[in-house]
Amino acid sequence: MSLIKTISLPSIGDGRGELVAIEGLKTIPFEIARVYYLMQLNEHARGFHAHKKLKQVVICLHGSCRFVLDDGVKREQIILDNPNTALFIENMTWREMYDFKNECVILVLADTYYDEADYIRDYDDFLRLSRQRIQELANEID
Ligand code: T46
Repeated sequence: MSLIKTISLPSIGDGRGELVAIEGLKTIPFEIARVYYLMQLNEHARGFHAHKKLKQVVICLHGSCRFVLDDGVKREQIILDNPNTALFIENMTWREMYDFKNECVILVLADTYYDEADYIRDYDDFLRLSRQRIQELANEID
């Protein structure tokens, strides 16, 4: 199964411009607890962490950027350059963000409040925890 899960965000346009509406538990698969945005981005890559529980939806509102996602087994990437397409990032997914172009602005919707304890910021820790999780799931099936 692909790590790249996108959600279509259709515009409502009527000659005055475009409006996009996002509703928790309808447009996106969780209730929205927190909203933040990234702007004035430069050549420095960001991310390089995973979340133990947090799920998020990412929308590139302006410009473009490249997201790399990694579940500990495979790595996939997507270029976000359209505010009508959101990227859903599951928990236990390592993310790296690169190539911010054209005054990129990124909006993020999160299913919990900010909690630094939910971050896994070391890649080796992430690999260990994701393998442990896969083993636990396999044990449940046996
Ligand atoms: C993610 C990507 C897409 C807060 O105080 N509150 C917040 O809600 C957030 C998200 C961050 N912070 C603080 C923590 C750090 O001191 O802001 C600082 C920068 O955060 P960070 O280095 O984690 O930023 P990114 O761009 O690497 O990652 C962020 C999110 O943290 C992360 O969950 O998925 O954007």
